[in-house]
Amino acid sequence: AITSAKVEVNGVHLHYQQTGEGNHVILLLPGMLGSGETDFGPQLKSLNKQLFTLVAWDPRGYGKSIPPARDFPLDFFERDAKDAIDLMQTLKFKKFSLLGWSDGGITALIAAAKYPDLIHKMVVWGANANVTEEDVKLYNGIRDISKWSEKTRKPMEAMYGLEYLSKTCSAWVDGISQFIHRPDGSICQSSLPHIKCPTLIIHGAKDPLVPRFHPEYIHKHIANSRLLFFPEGKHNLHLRFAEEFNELVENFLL
Ligand code: TYC
Repeated sequence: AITSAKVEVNGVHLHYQQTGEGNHVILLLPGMLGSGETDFGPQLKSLNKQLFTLVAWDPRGYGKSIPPARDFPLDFFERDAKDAIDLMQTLKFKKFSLLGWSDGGITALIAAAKYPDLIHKMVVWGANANVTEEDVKLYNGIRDISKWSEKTRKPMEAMYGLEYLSKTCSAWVDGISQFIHRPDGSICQSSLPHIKCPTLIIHGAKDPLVPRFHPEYIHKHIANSRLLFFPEGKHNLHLRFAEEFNELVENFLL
């Protein structure tokens, strides 16, 4: 069974899903506009429940962690990282692993760098540590949600309704594009050398949204990291190739 609950963290009622009774606790961090429900169905369903306890959180302003409405100040990833860690502290999980997709991967990188003693192992995929001109073009390409594929848009539209979804997507594009004004367009580049936990970086070789220099950069700057490609994978490889993904992650975490 998957339970659904809310708990107050940093003045916000954060929603999360939880399942499994294993000693190894995993926090799953969704991507842009994501939530446990929209982003991690196959993981909540099929990762080993005897070995793992899974917590999938909805960052503030996403999923069922509304209100508040989502906003994107320059420190939004740091704010998510603190919320995520404080949520796990509130739930009394002392040490845990992180599974972060895309924006959730960025949040995981920042959290692992800032709280090394709390994190056992980490898997990130579809993440980037900085923003280039090429990325800003790609971001603007997804601003108009009517151009999204049906498969991507439908669960999001069901979660948020059309108005909140289109407004928040556009705000996200503006929010993440802000980083271009920083030196090297850095989001979290200086965090990477502080990451101590074993880290698996996965990337879809056919990801149209995140160019492969991003995972290569992340790999280069995290000492204890491995980089692995899904040759046929695009951005949502944990959904499209759920079985292979789950098996790979279980083997890495054990
Ligand atoms: N980072 C987004 C996410 O969290 C995905 C994304 C990446 C969107 C690059 C657009 O150009 C883009 N799912």
